[in-house]
Amino acid sequence: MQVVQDTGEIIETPLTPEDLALSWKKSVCPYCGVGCGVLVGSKTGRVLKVRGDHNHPANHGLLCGKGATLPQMVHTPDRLAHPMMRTARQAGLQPASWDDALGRIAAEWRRIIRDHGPNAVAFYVSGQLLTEDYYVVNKLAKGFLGTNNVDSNSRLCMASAVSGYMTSLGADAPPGCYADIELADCFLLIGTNTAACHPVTFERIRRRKLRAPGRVKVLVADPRKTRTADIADIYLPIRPGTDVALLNAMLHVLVRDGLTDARYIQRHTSGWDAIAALVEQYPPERAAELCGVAADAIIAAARLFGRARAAMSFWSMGLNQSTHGTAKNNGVINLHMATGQIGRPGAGPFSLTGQPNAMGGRETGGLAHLLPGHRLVADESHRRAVETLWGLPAGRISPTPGLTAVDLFKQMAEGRVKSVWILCTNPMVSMPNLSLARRALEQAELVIVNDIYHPTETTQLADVLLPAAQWSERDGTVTNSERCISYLEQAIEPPGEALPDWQILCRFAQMMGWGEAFGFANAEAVYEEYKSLTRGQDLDIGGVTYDRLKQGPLQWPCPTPQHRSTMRRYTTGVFSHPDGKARFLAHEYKAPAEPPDAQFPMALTTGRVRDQWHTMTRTGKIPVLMKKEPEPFLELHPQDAAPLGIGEGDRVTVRSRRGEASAKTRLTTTITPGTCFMPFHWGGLWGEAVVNQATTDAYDPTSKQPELKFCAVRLEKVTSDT
Ligand SMILES: Nc1nc2c(c(=O)[nH]1)N[C@H]1C(S)=C(S)[C@@H](COP(=O)(O)OP(=O)(O)OC[C@H]3O[C@@H](n4cnc5c(=O)[nH]c(N)nc54)[C@H](O)[C@@H]3O)O[C@H]1N2
Ligand SMILES: Nc1nc2c(c(=O)[nH]1)N[C@H]1C(S)=C(S)[C@@H](COP(=O)(O)OP(=O)(O)OC[C@H]3O[C@@H](n4cnc5c(=O)[nH]c(N)nc54)[C@H](O)[C@@H]3O)O[C@H]1N2
Ligand code: SF4
Ligand SMILES: [Mo]
Repeated sequence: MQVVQDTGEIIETPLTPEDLALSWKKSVCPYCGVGCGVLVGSKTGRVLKVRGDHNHPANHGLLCGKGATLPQMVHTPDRLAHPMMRTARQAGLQPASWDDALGRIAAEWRRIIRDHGPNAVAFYVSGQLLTEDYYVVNKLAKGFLGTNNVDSNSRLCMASAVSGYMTSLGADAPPGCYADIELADCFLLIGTNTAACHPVTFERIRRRKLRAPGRVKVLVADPRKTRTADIADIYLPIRPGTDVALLNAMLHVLVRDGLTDARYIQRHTSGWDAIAALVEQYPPERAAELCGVAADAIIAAARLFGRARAAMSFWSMGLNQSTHGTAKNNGVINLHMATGQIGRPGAGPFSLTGQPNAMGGRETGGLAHLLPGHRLVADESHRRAVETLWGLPAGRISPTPGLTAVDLFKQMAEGRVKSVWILCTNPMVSMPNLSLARRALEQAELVIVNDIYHPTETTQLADVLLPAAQWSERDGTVTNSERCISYLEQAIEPPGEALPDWQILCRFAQMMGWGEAFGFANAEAVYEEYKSLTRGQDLDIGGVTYDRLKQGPLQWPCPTPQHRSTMRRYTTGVFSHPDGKARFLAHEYKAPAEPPDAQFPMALTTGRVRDQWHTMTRTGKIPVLMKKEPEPFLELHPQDAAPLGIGEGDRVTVRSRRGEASAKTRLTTTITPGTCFMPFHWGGLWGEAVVNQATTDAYDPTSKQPELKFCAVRLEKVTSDT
């Protein structure tokens, strides 16, 4: 097994003599949305090594410490290899046959749908499913079961980016590509800890900066001075939740200093007058007050952006996980439209997707308001088109968008949704306001979970638990942050009776009597059918085949077999709104949903560390990663700690209106005073540091994405540490 010495380094993995004894398959790292191409080395049915794929455009052979240690999460003692069921909530899970397990779901769902209608059942899925899984679950629910209740953990992740692009540009997805990094001379990194969360992309930005340190400028806005800020020319220690004020003020400066592109604005955009009037009200001095950063720094940042030859913005959860997430996204895109920094090499707004296939989920209709091929449930012509392609009678697809993640759990807690099928996500750690999520699953009549391990905090609550084949044990496709579709080859056989998620769903569909519509011979057959739903749409992949993907990845749109990748969209300045123009959207700054007050005086923000992945079902089993990041912590400014008598390493309870979590402190001056931070990785199986007990489920009214980056808390030192 490969030994990684320091997970902090970006790793090059040259071929060694021992590697010649392994059989190698092409795949993609199943962690973050960078989507690094990997080569998977296996022998006698075991994955032994992973190397970076030098021919993949996302990483050119580089890997981070998580990618390089992938073999260690494949063959673990807690792999789920057989279906399991419990007969009563108090009873333990017992092994079951596939027929019994799926037969029970079919019988119960028939009963529930007969008695309460199709919206009493729901799927809660994941940006870590492959495109083929995502397509099948959408077809099954929206076309056949008759409910649009398919939402994804992506609702907690990039829903605000989707609504930001849709409202600003008229269509979803970033316009540019990773290759723009090597062409840009200004980077705005806002609400992203790129160094920890998209390490290989960060490495490309870092190398670009180091190659021309005087000419390439980096601006970082984050309430925590993370390693991402190490390469910053200007670091803005923004108060959490105040990005709209900052972005409005940056546009104010661009206008005042004559740094906007009047010709671009006039030809290719609409709504300028309204935004110009609004940002007039946001002089940097006002934003400085709201954001807690110096006015001079805002002016300097705006000028660097405005004077750049080619500027790129990157952002992720610091903007998206907000009750004003859509406005924050619009605010970044406004800057690019005003300066014509979009649709040309080295320029553009670029939201970083978190999960490896969050983008594929968006494409296949994997959110409650979407249909496959970037279509909308609410649009009658879109529903008709999909019904025709699925061979269904007109009117079969419900016109009502399904329940989004938070509302789904609320309606389950209230007894209106009776059963949920959870695939590839661990909501009992990752949902905000966990006591509500727990009530929801306890209240549900039948909880079905597909996972690869057991126990997790969620599989423990399953009535029916189904074993999924995981990464390297099945084939399929994913789309990364830059719209790049890659094929993942199967390298080894899954353990026991485990099956790919799409096959589990197809078997269930057959039991429901829909065998013909779900009789796919293999993953390629699923892909071919999905492809037919993209014809003529903005993401047309008519020219993409498994055979082509086996040669190398392709960026959509790619409508014909001769077509090569589309690296950049909107190169002619024609956008996807009906009038062809991009829209300036003017938003006033608004405070977060739960501002601190006398009772709960601190702002709690949450997020990630470099060496753990989400709820740790994988990285928690990898010693070298655990050694780097062994325990949860509460990051706190000494200025906030001192009056409470809290010192370094003290155990502190973080209490909100909804619940509490506790962890040892790490005192640091790199966090904005008044704000504390906890990673959300550690769930109930690890102890008391479950931060989502405290977080709020208040959400953005447009994207429905919850405000995981802000709630009001009170800190209490735990005196008797046991
Ligand atoms: N190591 C690792 N990498 C990952 C993941 C992982 O679990 N571990 N998960 C993947 C996934 S799914 C995702 S979505 C991405 C997330 O990637 P990121 O978004 O980079 O990660 P986070 O740590 O959630 O949040 C980023 C930063 O936002 C800052 N922030 C908080 N509030 C605000 C605010 O109001 N304004 C601004 N400007 N900044 C704010 C936080 O201090 C934090 O540093 O990472 C992906 N990559
Ligand atoms: N407080 C707070 N909470 C957050 C966030 C935050 O920043 N702060 N971020 C949010 C975001 S952006 C995200 S993306 C979510 C992530 O949260 P989750 O999706 O809950 O996190 P994971 O641990 O990745 O869960 C994936 C589950 O699927 C299983 N699995 C892995 N591969 C497969 C497979 O092929 N098939 C099946 N069926 N199962 C598989 C894993 O074992 C694991 O149990 O968390 C959200 N929650
Ligand atoms: S950067 Fe992301 S995709 Fe690349 S190896 Fe690391 S975790 Fe995997
Ligand atoms: Mo995410």
